[in-house]
Amino acid sequence: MRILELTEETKGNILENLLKRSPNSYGKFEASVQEIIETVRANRDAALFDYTARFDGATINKDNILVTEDEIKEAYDAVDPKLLEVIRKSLVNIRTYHEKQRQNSWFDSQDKGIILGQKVTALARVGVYVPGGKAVYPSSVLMNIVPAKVAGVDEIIMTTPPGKDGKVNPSTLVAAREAGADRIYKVGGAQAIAALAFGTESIPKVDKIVGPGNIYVALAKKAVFGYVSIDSIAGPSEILVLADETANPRYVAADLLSQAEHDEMASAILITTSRELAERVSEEAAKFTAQLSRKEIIQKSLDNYGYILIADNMEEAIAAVNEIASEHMEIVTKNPFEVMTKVRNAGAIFIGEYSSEPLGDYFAGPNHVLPTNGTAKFFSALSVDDFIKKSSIISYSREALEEVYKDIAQFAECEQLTAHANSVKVRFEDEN
Ligand code: HSO
Ligand code: ZN
Repeated sequence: MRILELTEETKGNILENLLKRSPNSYGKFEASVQEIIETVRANRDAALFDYTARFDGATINKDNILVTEDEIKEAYDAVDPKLLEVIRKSLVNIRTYHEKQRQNSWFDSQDKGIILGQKVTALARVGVYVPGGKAVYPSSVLMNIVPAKVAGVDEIIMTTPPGKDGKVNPSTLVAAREAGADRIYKVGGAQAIAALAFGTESIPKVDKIVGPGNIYVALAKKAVFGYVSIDSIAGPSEILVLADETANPRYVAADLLSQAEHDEMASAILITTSRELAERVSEEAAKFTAQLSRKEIIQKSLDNYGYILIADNMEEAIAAVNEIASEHMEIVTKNPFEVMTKVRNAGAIFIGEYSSEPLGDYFAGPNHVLPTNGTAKFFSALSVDDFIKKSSIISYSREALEEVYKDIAQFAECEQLTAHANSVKVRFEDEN
């Protein structure tokens, strides 16, 4: 891994380089995505069957688009029982964590019979997109479905592209059933997003679409936003380790590579106050890379977006952490909890040398769907909040309204909205 001094100039160059990975720069695919969406809107199921034949090489029709109980049973038979046990353990942790995020409705009663409040309601129907192909991640199936379930969503519709044989990956199906997906449809790509947004004969329209996907899926989600809600658009994975001289270089190197292996566009950054650690991590990273199965991807990702940065002091290091706003960050320093209080921007913060990033990807309980590409400055992890909405509650008594109706009428008249004014006055000044 390259080692650089952390200066304003290197920081500027790195931030600019990282931004090239933004899903906002995929403009050239927009026209074809738009065409797919319009075709699905117009031709519904027929368009889905046609695109699935063209893009996935699978024959899907109205009788086999929905995954059957038999197919789910077959998937359970195919999955290693030990893996099933792990999925179940992980699910308990994910559920327990997300249950803490539940929000209650509240009602505040004030003088003169005024009641104000906020009624929390779950979304009725949610679509979860699950990619097929090379990135089959049952862990992401759990992470997308559990918060919706905990929020109390009535119905969870999952879509995922079939293989050429018309089947869905068994571990995806098992994870979906374990997490609580209600129906699973064999359709992927922009066509699946359009189907979820507008509905077809087979697939019901949903209120919100979540889940990762390729460029086409990301653009399709953006295009249907407003008709339905969407989660934030996921970019390539990122890890940033903040470490001082107390860190174990092998652990740090291993953790950096864990995210580099996701994608050639993934980024792995170490910011450290120790030159010695910087050099050791670079050596260890090279040693590990040579042994790992995804060495080509890791090497490309490190060449593209891997950095080891040496900072003069912890304050400058933390300032850079906050500017980069990484999806995942690890703090491996003295007093890591104190350092954590100074971190303003990060999707998930892993504290101490035994909190390696994959703990969060698979097991600890917090969601692994996290803001990428600097969006941790304003976005949060996927959570129960993403699957609820709030209705304001307002209730006044006659006495309470009488006291303020003239104020309201005056405000309305200033906006020349006399029907608004009339609506409060009629209750107290009606001549008929
Ligand atoms: N680290 C990924 C999630 C994931 N890791 C799934 C393994 N499987 C999110 O950036
Ligand atoms: Zn990961």
